[in-house]
Amino acid sequence: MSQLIYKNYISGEFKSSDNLFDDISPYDGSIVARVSEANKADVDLAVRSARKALNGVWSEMTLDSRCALISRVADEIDNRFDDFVSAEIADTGKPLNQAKTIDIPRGAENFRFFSNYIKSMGTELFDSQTHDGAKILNYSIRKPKGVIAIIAPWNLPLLLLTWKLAPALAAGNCVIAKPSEETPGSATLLAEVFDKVGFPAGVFNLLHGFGPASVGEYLTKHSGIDAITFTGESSTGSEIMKAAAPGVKALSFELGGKNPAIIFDDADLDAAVNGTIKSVFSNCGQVCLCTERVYVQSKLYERFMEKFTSQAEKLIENWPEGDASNFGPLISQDHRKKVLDAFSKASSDGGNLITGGGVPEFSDKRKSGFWIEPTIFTGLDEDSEFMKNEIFGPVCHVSQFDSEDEVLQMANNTDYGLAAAVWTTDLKRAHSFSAKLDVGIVWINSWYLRDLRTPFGGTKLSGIGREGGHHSIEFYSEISNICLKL
Ligand code: NAD
Ligand code: 6OD
Repeated sequence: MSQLIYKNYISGEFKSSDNLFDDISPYDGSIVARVSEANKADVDLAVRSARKALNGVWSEMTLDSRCALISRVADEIDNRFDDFVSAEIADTGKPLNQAKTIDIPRGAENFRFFSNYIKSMGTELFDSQTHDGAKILNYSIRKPKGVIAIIAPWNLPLLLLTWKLAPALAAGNCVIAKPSEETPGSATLLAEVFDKVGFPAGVFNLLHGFGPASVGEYLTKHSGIDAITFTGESSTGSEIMKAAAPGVKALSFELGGKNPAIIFDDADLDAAVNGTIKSVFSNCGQVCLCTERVYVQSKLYERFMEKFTSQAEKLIENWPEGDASNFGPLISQDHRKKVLDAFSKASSDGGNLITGGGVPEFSDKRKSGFWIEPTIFTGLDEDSEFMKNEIFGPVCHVSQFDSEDEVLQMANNTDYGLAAAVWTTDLKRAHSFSAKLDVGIVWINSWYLRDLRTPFGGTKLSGIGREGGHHSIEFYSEISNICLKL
């Protein structure tokens, strides 16, 4: 069988490269495809072609026609649903059911949502007077920011790329997208979709490659890029900030987390256990919103631990299409090493390993994949490395607490500030406690329920800015105030 080659998409054309790298399947280590790495000249060409479209055909389109085209992308993702699901599974190893119910439908929904949402947005107007009684009107208009670089991670490849791409296009920008080198498949299919639905050349460009000394760095340092929107590790965010500093470029960052789940004595125990199983182990723990620190109030602690551990041990590590499979591998060999090293460090720092901690045994091709066991620790100091650093794997630490003040201090004792889950049946406490958490997003008695109109983002090391609804459109727009003396 001939090898699948993923190409770049520049100025409306697919372009391969002599520099090919491997796209590897996490579930058995096999090669899914070979990927064309773009070079500096490709980046220059993509930026020029985006600028040309921005100053020409794309800005000449009416909002209605632009949005109609964007929503056709959603329809075409639906038409090619199975292809997208297969590509996402092949690159990430995630269970079929997750790709089918979350990743790909949300990928399509991002286009549908923002192409509608922008049409309902107004701008500001102030009707005022000068000191001598003249009337003035101040009103603002929204313009695209320009040529936007989107740099995406590997954990929810299509969902997170389109979460930025859809509002950027709806606001009238042209885009150069770089998916993660680990997960180039669904983005390549997306370029085929853009080509098919008839986007003007240059509006959407896709470049494959790595970060440092590759497409990521070339893009973030490029003088022709007007804004950078990035999802990934906090340390990469810091590198991108440095690269963007000379050009004082606008930045939107969705970065790492070290998210707490707080379970009060009065919580519905089964709901809290089921919800925490999801928040710790979904996507093999590789969601920025995943819980890595669980705090359970003392009276409930023993009962919670018994049920929580038993459910973690029942997660099914199977081929993505396998019956009832609900737990996939980590993304790569390197990432698995990093996670296993964190497990060893937790043990040597005095942590009690309650379950997991190692690599599962298989007698089929999964032996060559990057599987790891769902893992739970207790007994670690709040200031230990495990409790401070994001691990991004299927693991959590569970601690006990007595009072609300105590757990608030523990939950906020982190350099990150992305998300938290609070489990309680006391509505008054739910409101007041959630407001004191130093995070961008709190879920009460739930986890990862999404309404695309809400602000999404984190504080401290977890990011800069908010996206979602009008927050996205504001980031991807430049607002000009016009003052009219009547
Ligand atoms: P990563 O930072 O390693 O890579 C993300 C992207 O940045 C990739 O496309 C990569 O090629 C590129 N990149 C790497 N170095 C670069 C550089 N110097 N210049 C320009 N581009 C560069 O992140 P990852 O490992 O792909 O994703 C996992 C991380 O992402 C975790 O920390 C997770 O918490 C975070 N994340 C955050 C959110 C959020 O919404 N807050 C969502 C998903 C993932
Ligand atoms: O659901 C979303 O819109 C979103 N940005 C999710 C981020 C998940 C992090 O891994």
